[in-house]
Amino acid sequence: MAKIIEGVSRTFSEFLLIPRLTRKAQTPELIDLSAPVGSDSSATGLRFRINVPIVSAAMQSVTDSNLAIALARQGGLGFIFGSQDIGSQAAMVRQVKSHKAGFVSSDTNTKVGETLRDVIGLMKKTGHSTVPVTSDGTSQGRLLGIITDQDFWQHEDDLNSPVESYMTKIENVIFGEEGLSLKEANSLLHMHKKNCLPVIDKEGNLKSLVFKKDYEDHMRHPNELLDSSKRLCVGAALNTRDYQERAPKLVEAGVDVLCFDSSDGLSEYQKEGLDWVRNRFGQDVVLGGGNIVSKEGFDYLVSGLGVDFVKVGIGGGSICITREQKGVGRGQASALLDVVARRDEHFKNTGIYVPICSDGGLSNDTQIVLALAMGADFVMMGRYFAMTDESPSAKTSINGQIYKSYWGEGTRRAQNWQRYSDSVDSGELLFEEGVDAYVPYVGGLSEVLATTLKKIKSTMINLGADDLIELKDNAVLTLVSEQSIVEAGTSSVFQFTRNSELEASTWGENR
Ligand code: MZP
Repeated sequence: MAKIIEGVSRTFSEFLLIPRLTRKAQTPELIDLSAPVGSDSSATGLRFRINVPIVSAAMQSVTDSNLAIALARQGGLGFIFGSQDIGSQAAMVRQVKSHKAGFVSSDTNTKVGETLRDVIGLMKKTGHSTVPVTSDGTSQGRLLGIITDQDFWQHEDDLNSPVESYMTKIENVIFGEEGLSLKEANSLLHMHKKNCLPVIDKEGNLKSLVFKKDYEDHMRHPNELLDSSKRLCVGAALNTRDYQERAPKLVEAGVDVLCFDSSDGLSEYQKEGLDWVRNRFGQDVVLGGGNIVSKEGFDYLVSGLGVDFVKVGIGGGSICITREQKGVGRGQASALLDVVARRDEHFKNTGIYVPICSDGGLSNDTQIVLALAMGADFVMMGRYFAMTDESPSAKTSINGQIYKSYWGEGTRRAQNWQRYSDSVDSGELLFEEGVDAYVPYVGGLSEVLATTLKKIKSTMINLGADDLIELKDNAVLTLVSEQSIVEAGTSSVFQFTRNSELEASTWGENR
């Protein structure tokens, strides 16, 4: 006979946090929002952390390289969508990794004998105005000089002149020697009032460039999520069909975190995939699995070679109709509380801490804090990011309001049958599990996220928590009645509507 779980399936909006003692020493600047993503044990140590507990969904309408860059610069992590061919997904990963770094490989190079016209063509093509002149015109050739757009006047000088007549020759170039630290490179830039420092090896071959603008940029984004080579971090989605080809290409492109993206992770297909990736890359790769909504799902994914983190959530996504279509899923709060309880038991028994990501269905900042307080280490969101400037879809004006399109991976538009079907021979979506919709445009990601982070910190101060571990430990939650939900809004007052009629109906209101 079928089993019925005791208690009802609950959502975040049915809970409130009870304030705990706020301490005078607590200020927003001192609150630590960093969160683990890689699993943590005495054997491996913590292998990967994000600076803010927020990641973006692996969806066509959410995370391309542009959004992943914007989010990593704020300390979070973007998961590049997997519903595209392997080459283009790897290219997006590469774009994030090469976006900005202390030491960048020069992508705009020339050689002696080329003309100013050639150099201008190159600058137009790459958008870069500092061009190393090397013996063979490559980024690793012997450095002979540097030419920039400040060295000539495009409308005055003879564009057929050779590069060597206008470049700064190597004997006058300030350069660094391979092995110097980023700090030393920046000091050289500062001391010599330069914008760019070429770094060369003992034989005089160009290795990399360091730019003043990157240093300034980093100062403006102190929370940036960087790898050990100071490159932005990025995640990417895998599916259970082609991981044997996809994972190696993504790793080669420099991906930091991989995650199987499936609407139902409690499957032998996913387990095989996880084990294959682990066998192939060992602990070199941070690997997530999901989605699950039960203790059984957690136990299954962490068994065997195991995962670093687990994603929780089925059917809660704003564009998701899985529960209607298949009757499968669970209220997100109940799913999370159940899996967190099992994770904590697992930690007690094995000493291995498996971070949990609450994925989908968060419709306001309050719900993000509730998810974190209930034990999620970080949250994944789609709609939240789809509404921002940086998401891939175009803006559309409808009745004077600006919207962006947002579609689920389970729609015919996304054609992501790999996420939704586990039968071997499918190759198509037999029915849709997602909708194709519009979301209001809310502006730039950094401003929207800054407000969210301020609210999270503010709640943490209410709870006397200095970091996300204390938030979980201090959290006392209460279930609310329908009447308390009414009470939570304004009552018996007349309010002027700000320009945020739109915002109120989509993000920021308790529902
Ligand atoms: P949300 O933040 O928009 O509420 O939800 C985003 C999450 O919904 C994604 O991370 C993914 O787990 C899930 N998703 C993506 N596409 C679909 C679908 O088409 C879906 N059903 O449920």
